[in-house]
Amino acid sequence: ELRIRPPTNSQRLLVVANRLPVSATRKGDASWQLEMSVGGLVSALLGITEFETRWIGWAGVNVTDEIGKKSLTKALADKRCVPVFLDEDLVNLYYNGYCNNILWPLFHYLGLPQEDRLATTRSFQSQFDAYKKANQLFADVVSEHYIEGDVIWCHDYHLMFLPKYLKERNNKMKVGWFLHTPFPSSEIQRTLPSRSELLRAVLVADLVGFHTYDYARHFVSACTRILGLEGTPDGVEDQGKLTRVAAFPIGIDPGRFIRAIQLPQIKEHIKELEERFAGRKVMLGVDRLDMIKGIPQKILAFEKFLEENPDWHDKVVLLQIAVPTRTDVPEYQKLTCQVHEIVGRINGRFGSLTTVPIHHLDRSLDFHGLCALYAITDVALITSLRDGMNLVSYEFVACQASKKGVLILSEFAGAAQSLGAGAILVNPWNITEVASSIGYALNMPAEEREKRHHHNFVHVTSHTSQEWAETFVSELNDTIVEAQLRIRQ
Ligand code: ADQ
Repeated sequence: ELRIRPPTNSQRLLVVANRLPVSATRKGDASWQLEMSVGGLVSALLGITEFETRWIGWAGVNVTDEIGKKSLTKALADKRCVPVFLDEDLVNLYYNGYCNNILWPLFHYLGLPQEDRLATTRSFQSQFDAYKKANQLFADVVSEHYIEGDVIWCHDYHLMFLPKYLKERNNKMKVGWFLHTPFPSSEIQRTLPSRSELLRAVLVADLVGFHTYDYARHFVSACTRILGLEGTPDGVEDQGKLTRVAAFPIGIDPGRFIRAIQLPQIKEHIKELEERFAGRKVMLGVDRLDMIKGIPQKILAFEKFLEENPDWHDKVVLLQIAVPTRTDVPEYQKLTCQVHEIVGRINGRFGSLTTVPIHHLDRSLDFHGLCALYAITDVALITSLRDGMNLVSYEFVACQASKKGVLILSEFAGAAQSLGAGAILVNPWNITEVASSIGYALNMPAEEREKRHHHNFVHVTSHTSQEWAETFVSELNDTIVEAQLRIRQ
């Protein structure tokens, strides 16, 4: 449910992200079915209740006729959402192409696509042009809905040109931009053909935010090394104009999870699951099925653990929930096949007629089902190869107040910086290390588990998504006031 509570702050917040928090499916000429979408950005932004918020973004559907556009706009208005309409070709080049095939892997250290150089270079330009065109369409819709005094918060790598296009339309707009992925080392950013234009477009924002101090530092280094600008402790300076750059670690709405696991129907579900897995320790992975999440590496590490620990064969089960995303991209289809193949092999090797060591589900779970799983888990296994933050680790901790299970967490997830003292940190590429960490976690004495859990629980409940949004917006307001004072001096 999209919660609509009366805001406590009269300032309007325009949240602009590639995707709206709902996906639309057409049911008739003018009727639509709206469903919440799954993902970190949505989960975090749902926690914002302080501001009167409008969402602006694409509804994930191609609508070409006027009746469709009007009726969808009306249906979304009830959810305080405003659609940006993108046609199919544009979505292919901008979203599947430049965003997901170029920027996403690059920002996660997977490099640029390796196909034939010439073909890539040629299509690169058309993808980049489409990226800019899509950003212009977003800027058009934002400008239409903008009222003086609004704060505009642009999200993620899809919209790096948006700050520039907005300020070109109206220089008075207050514009912040936040990146949900890592920002890679400047040496990686340097390989991107459009590296300078992208950086310059982002720098037009008043405030630029990242999950961690490291990502912010990488961004400032990219601006100094690639653009030759000056990095200061506050951000990046270009001919006297300062763009503030800072870290704003995201959080979750912990109360939503803590309340959920107290509900009678969830308690009932928890009991059923506990009975179902009685006598076995439960390990859990919850990820979007994406190469950055390191799912094959995780399953191989689990296989190694089983290989080396025959005593555990019928005493542990790994539940891997992998919601498919970007299903029309060939790399993602390949990944799905690869994961199925490894899971099949391991279950064939270590399973029996009655049990298998891995339950792998290719689908998303509803919120209550997910909370129940988090609550019965003994060891959560999060092995992202790179991850901006990773909110699954936070959600797991929020649901573990009574069980006090162990979190095994990749050191390459932003969350390692906040939950590092409570989690067991691993290098996901080192399968031997992950396998031995599984053994350590499964055998951990209660006292150590409690201590580690306490550390993480305090962090998760005191660094919420609400506070994250408030801090970002108030920093954006302050930055603008400071800039005006500087100009007057
Ligand atoms: P994501 O890559 O989507 O987010 P993450 O932060 O873990 O990753 O958030 C995933 C969200 O989707 C969680 O709220 C989780 O509950 C939900 N989810 C995932 N798999 C699910 C499943 N099978 N069923 C149901 N729900 C599922 C991006 C970045 C992250 C960053 C966030 C927020 O990649 O690094 O933490 O944005 O900034």
